[in-house]
Amino acid sequence: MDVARIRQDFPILSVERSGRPVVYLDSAATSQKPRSVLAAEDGYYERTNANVHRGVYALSVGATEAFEAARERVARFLHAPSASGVIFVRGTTEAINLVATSLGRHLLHRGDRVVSTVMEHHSNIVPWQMLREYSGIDLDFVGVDDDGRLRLSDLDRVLDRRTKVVTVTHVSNVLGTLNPIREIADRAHAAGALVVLDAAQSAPHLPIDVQELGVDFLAFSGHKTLGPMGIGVLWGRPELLDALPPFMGGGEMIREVHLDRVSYRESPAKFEAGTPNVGGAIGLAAALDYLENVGWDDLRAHELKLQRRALALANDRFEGRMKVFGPADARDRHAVLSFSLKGAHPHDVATILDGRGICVRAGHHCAQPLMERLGVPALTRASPYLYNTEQEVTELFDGLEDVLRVLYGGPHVAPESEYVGPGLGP
Ligand code: C6P
Repeated sequence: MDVARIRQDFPILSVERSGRPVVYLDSAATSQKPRSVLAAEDGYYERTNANVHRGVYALSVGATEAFEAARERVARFLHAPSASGVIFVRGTTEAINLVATSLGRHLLHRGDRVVSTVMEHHSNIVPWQMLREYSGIDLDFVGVDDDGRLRLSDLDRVLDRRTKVVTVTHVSNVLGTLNPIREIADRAHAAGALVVLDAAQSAPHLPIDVQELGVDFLAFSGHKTLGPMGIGVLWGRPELLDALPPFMGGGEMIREVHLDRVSYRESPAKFEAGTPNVGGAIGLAAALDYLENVGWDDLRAHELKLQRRALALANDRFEGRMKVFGPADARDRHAVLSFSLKGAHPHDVATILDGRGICVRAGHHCAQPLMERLGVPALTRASPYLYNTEQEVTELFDGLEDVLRVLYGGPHVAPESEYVGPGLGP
């Protein structure tokens, strides 16, 4: 993989911060966008823009065709049998809210159980908690072991005839753990439950095949997969989508509206009320073209190299002073590297790194239950992607030495104690 050439496709990487080109290591929050994506979205607004599914004039027909071609492109990306299961939404958050709300209106009743996990992003916990609040369902969670993997033995406890839904992340946005989805899906299905997969952190890094994964619903965000913000996808098995009631009501999702009754169109129209983000969908299709053109094997090899370099530097330069969270073996890690630096609050770490033009995320990463399980109030997270170099990973660790220099006067001054802050576990 020619990273130098790839970097030229991303204009933002030559923007200077603190007098040097930005070192962008926050792709799990949002990825940067290649020129082809920017051009696809611009081109749509420059030459094709009109509302879709509404006009009989040629411009609107062209916009509709481009929008539906983007849907087909997403279906190919997901290895979905047809495009009818692809629903355009704003992102993973909206997709999971759609599933939770529609299932809540149709399938889930007081006393039914939904199973999630302790490593989920809030987007895959809170919508189900809201359902618990309003519909009286029970919510149970699969735990996380000390190596940052799901404790699958918990499935024996939580899977029974009351369990209607198992909802799980493919890759953790904090630990980088890749979960064994096929195994979980098979066990959930054997218990009669549906499976919802949060692919927000896997779709940017791994080939996705909804048929091989064996899931019933899958959500991902365009903006983490090189695409624009405000566009994402919910894929659902078409026969399930047909049975579900709509999420939002409004234009284009109806068959007939009378004051005393309403009927709905088939999926995906039933779930796409209002004017969709057509430019975003077209940008997303261009992003998926770009990603698949790079090639999954080359991307994985590159990301593995970056993870290995990071783990080696953590060990060589910060032994005993840095704790890296998640699976110890680089081969089992994807997307992110979360760590705590002894004696340094993650917000101080991120702020001092920003002074060197290095962008990392600090905080609870929208995964507070996981933070509680790990016994930390917050972590620092670097999330490299296809455009990052090994040199940038080294710069991150140079920057971390700087952090200790700023806070303690020298990189090799090991503070006596861990950082202790509010919410730190025992
Ligand atoms: N995680 C992060 O920095 P949206 O915001 O809807 O595009 O994606 C939500 C979401 C859902 N699931 C997982 C596993 C995620 O990582 C995210 C987004 C970002 O970790 C922003 S909080």
